Amino acid sequence: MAGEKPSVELCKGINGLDKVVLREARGSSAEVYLFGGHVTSWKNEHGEELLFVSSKAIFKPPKAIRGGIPICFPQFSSHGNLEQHGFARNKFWSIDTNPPQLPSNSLIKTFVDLILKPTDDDIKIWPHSYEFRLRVALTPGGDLMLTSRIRNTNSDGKPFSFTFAYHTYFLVSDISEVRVEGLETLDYLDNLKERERFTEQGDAITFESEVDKIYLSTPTKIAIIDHEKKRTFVLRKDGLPDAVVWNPWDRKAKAMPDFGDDDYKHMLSVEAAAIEKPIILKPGEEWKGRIELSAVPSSYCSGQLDPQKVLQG
Ligand code: TA6
Repeated sequence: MAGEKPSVELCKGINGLDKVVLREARGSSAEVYLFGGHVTSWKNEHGEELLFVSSKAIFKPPKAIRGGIPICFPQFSSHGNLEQHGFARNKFWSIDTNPPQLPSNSLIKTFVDLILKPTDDDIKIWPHSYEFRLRVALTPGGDLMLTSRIRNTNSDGKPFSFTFAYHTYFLVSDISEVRVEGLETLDYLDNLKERERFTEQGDAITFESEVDKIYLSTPTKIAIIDHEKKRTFVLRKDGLPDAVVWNPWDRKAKAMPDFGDDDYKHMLSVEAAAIEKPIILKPGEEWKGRIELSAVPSSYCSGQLDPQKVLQG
């Protein structure tokens, strides 16, 4: 509620799973589950939800939660021999009580630091030591920021490589009324055509069927325009050159047990990612990947907000 003091609260969520609730003075809020280091809610100052979580989502570890912002690490999708999207989203993270300094805007006071480290069993699956630090922050203006820092802590001198994605599910009013700007004319790998490489057309992307594309070397800003809701999401990203756009549409929706048959009409995944060129870290080295999500209340046709200006601004 607006006017309340900013707060960070550890509490119980669905099925008693631990979650942290972030609240900003002007009323925006966010929730992140320690299971998966998984953001499951981001609300604006009016208390309106901005992220999609399926009504059939299962909050039972180790099954990943369907919706919000799952983290794909150390493998995106089936690009490797680990389980789909890696294991970070299926693990229990801890609160990082002593995180190393993170240069950030001093105005940002509402945040939580989480950490994931491998257990001996994990190392049997992926034979590497690492420290994965995740900061989830809310700005005074209600923007949501996720900053990942992954450090190679192998003591055997071995480097490791990984691919990564913030698999963000945006909540939209009607997928057929949504446009994505900022990916025009880019090359992409089409997951529906054995990852064959194509070049995107010159106009904004719209949706009338299943889409599952990895856009390569994209600009650092992408706009998702929800005409009906007169809302534009602006996704800003650092250290994440690629972007995945995904909507399962009707047939795949029916095939997913934790996804409602009509849920595809109200979600769009636009995922800041590092896929085409895996990240390689030598022992002692650290990688950082960050996204900042904003929800701007107006849309292209109102003329108030021209996404091109946003993308160029
Ligand atoms: O990011 C797109 C994608 O890789 C799709 O191919 C689809 O599988 C989606 O992720 C969901 O994956 P999940 O493992 O969460 O069912």
